[in-house]
Amino acid sequence: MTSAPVLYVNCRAATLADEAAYGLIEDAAILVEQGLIRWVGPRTEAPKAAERDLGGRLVTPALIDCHTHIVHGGHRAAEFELRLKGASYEEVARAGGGIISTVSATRAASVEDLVATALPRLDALIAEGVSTVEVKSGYGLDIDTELRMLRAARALAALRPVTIRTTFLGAHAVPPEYKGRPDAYIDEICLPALRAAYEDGLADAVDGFCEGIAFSTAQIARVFDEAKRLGLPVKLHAEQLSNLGGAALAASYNALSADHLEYLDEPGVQAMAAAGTVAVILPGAFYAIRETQAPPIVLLRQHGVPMAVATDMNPGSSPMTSLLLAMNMACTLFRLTPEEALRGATQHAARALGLTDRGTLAPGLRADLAIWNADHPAELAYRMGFNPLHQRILGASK
Ligand code: DI6
Ligand code: FE
Repeated sequence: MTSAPVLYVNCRAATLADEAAYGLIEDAAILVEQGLIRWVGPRTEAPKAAERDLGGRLVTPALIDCHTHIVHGGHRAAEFELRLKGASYEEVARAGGGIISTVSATRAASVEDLVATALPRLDALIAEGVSTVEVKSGYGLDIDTELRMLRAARALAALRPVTIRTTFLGAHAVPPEYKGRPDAYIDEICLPALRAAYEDGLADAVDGFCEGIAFSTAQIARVFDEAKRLGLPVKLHAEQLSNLGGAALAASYNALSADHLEYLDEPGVQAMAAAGTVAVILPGAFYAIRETQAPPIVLLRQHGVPMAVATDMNPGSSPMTSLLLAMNMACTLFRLTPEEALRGATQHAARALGLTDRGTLAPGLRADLAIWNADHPAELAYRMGFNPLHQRILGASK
């Protein structure tokens, strides 16, 4: 971060700051001072300051991955082989594989191990212009390991130039020692772990997995009641494999987001619209488990629900560490426009994390910028497996 004012010039800026196509400014200038954007507009109208020439490149807000599980032990390549032989994601989970196999590996890992294995995943995201990453717990399912995961996530922020937002996901799966007793798990582990995470300042938000293979709406509501009591915002993995009404439940708690949403129906969409809950679209999981039902993008659009796009990076249903690829998949698989995909990985991703200081290029926001070797912002979602990032510039909070 430089504290003297710098005027970035000779660039095309996709500000996303208004409704116009990409908020695009040709031959733009961006004034940055003390880590904050002070001014954005046409170069001919720019205030005077020391200039830095960006060589005609494209500038966007730095990307934000608002849904990841990058902290975890082990991998699930063997499960990948099983699923390719015909087992479904749910069958693997019910047979004790799936999330529970990652739980065993995560319980065996120290904070240092968890940090060491998460770093290359974080580096892959950063290399594509990501400046903010959400990281969930949820592979511990005992108090110590849930806290260890969150500590590892916090530690990442000290090792790399990136903002980490942590989410407590104790209600991710029922661990083997509580098999058939999900309510006892919520009472004896999940809620005490949530209180401990809160007391240690380890959780910025609270999430759950509302699904037949995980927790019911009534069980999630108990976790959300505790989050509300602690003053923590909530979000929910909802309607991924079936429709249990999780998105409407989340909306009734003014959730920041409801995520996945393949089986979401119109009442759920309406509830999200009324509450201002962001729909986080996760095409990596749709692709990896060979789901065939796409989320109701047209309805979400019609009802004005903001859509974010994220990797859902996790060892089971989305072993993907590319947010640019998630943007491409959101367009190709779900028919988002490239502009929706870019807004989804910046502006709306910020909102899904409750962050109001980033996500567009506008005065007063953090100067988190991504500079791309690209002519047009549609190129970012268009390519597959190519990284056009030239440079990230990181700002600061007020
Ligand atoms: N839904 C997901 O896609 C991830 N968690 C969840 O609730 C998958 C987690 C895993 O399979 O390890
Ligand atoms: Fe997830």
